[in-house]
Amino acid sequence: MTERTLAIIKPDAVRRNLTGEIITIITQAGFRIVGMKLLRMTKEQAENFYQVHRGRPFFEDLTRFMSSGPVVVMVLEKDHAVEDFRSLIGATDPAEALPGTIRHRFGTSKGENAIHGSDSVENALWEIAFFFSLTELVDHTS
Ligand code: IDP
Ligand code: MG
Repeated sequence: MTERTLAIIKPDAVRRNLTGEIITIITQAGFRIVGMKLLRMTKEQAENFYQVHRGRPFFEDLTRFMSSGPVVVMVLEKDHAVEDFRSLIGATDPAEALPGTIRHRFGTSKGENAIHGSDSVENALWEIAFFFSLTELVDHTS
């Protein structure tokens, strides 16, 4: 079933000029981009986006990192988008991610792992609404 997920090209990857290469990988894997923007999160926005991780030991580093520079936020559409995109990006720790995955190729540490992908359909809906209004999402089909 057609599904949507949220992707973020993280500040480490944008800083290293990997945005174009990562978008190519994503679109060649069959994902349609239905929304896209470049933005820089404030520390507060990053804390809200990652609120499920509040209290974890890495929360401060994570939210400082995610607000340290521009990111590219995308809404992606495909059959089984959530699960398929998690497979495309690989495990959280690039050292554990399978060869060929985006995190294996471009991530440099468990924190600076190049890309975010929603982990469930329910969270995808919440994450998409966090960054996009409905009028910013484009229908490719009709
Ligand atoms: P995910 O991005 O693969 O879903 P989560 O556990 O949801 O992983 O963690 C969110 C983000 O927090 C990770 O992508 C990574 O940037 C960072 N993170 C998670 N665990 C650690 C850790 O143990 N050390 C440093 N950063 C971490
Ligand atoms: Mg997660």
